[in-house]
Amino acid sequence: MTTIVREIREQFNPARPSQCIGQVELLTIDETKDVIVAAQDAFEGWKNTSSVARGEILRVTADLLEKNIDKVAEIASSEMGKTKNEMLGEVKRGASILRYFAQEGMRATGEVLPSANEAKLLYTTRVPLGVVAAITPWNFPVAIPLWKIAPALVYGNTVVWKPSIESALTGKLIGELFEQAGLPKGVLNVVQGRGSKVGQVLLEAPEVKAITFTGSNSVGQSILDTAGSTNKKIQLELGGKNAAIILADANINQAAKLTIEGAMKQTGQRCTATSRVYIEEAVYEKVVEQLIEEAKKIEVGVTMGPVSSKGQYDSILSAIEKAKVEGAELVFGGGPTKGIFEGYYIDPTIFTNVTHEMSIAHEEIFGPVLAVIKVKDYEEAIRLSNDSNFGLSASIYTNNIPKAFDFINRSEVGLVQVNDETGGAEPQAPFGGMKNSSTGAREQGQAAKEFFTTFKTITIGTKSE
Ligand code: UN1
Repeated sequence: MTTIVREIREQFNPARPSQCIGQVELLTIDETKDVIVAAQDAFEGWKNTSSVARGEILRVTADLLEKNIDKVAEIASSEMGKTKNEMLGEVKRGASILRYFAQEGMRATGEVLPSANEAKLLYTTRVPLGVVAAITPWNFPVAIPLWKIAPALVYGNTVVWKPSIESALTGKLIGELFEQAGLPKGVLNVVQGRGSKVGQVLLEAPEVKAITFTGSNSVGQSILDTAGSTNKKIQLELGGKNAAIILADANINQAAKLTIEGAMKQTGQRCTATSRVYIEEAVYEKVVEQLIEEAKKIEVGVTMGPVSSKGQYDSILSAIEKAKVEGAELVFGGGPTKGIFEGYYIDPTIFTNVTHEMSIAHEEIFGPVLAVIKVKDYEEAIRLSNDSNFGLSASIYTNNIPKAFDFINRSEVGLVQVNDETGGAEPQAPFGGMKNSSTGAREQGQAAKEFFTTFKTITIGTKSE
């Protein structure tokens, strides 16, 4: 008999770091390898299960998720700090992602093409890849895993899923719901552990045919370094430094409200968060005033949760300090929330007089911090907003139709918003960015098929001599 010694990790509530909310057992490297083999063994059976039946399991999982909405939201909120309300919204979104991909099980997976030879039938079909590894972050502990797992499964792949260690309890619960919905053993496997151990095994395993990852650029780069030269398909959703442009003709109140929402929702911990705003000088003062008014409405600890961990807390505070040192002017917030004595709470923070050279105009902060930049006109705004290594999302607030279309045309991002905040995604639409924000096929919508399947092209001779 072998004794397996697993590392035990305690999870703490970022709103009350002294409160332990549960424990997770982390898998050993050998156990992770065994799980991958189990996923490989389950592949043949799952691939040969009707896609309609596969979709039906997703639908049942959606029902179970809705039934357990309170429990899932509670655990996720206490694990990574998002407010319960934000989490309830995310769980509902998770259910609609499952329902969208459940329907995919009934849709066409190929097409009949004309052949140059009239005696031949030429057609295509899409087939699954095999074992897919999904490596997901803590900031959307339900929606992001589901928008990777649901398409992977409905198209016939088996999945080894490593949730972030910081949202491990939520991951465990989601895995159990799939099991309750009747997913056969080995088809979805939750592996708990650190990226450096469990994650590394996933990257190196020959059985793993595709890796889908959402998280930081540095981890994304190490995935490319390890798996980039193998034959694995790779999909990376990484950082953002999303710009909003507010033109003089915009509805100023609406623009300010949505810009603050875009920046501060989920405590700014979204790769799609608005983190820099370019304002035309004619309305600059008025908009700044209004941004501050909107920020004042946020009640830290009630409508805005803590950041997810001590690591996040320290890194956001040091970015704030750096902005001060570089000469940006702090006009709102700027540090730990006063009057709250426990928890990783940071005030919504606004810096003005930001110049294009400052770090705050270029580096992702992943926290409730907004950089405000004055511009002469739209031309300067579009030029500066495009001068970024990231290209995930961008917004323009204007009532000028030609300028809105010019922005749609010239903005170097994957997600363009007109008169709306930079974040948000619907399951039926492709999601992803340009430049250093994304690698590989888009997520969600019909685009998901590109990543989770490959083609078979079939030719049949229909006449005998
Ligand atoms: C959203 O804006 O609602 O990690 C989704 C992230 C993104 C998802 C954002 N991949 O924040």
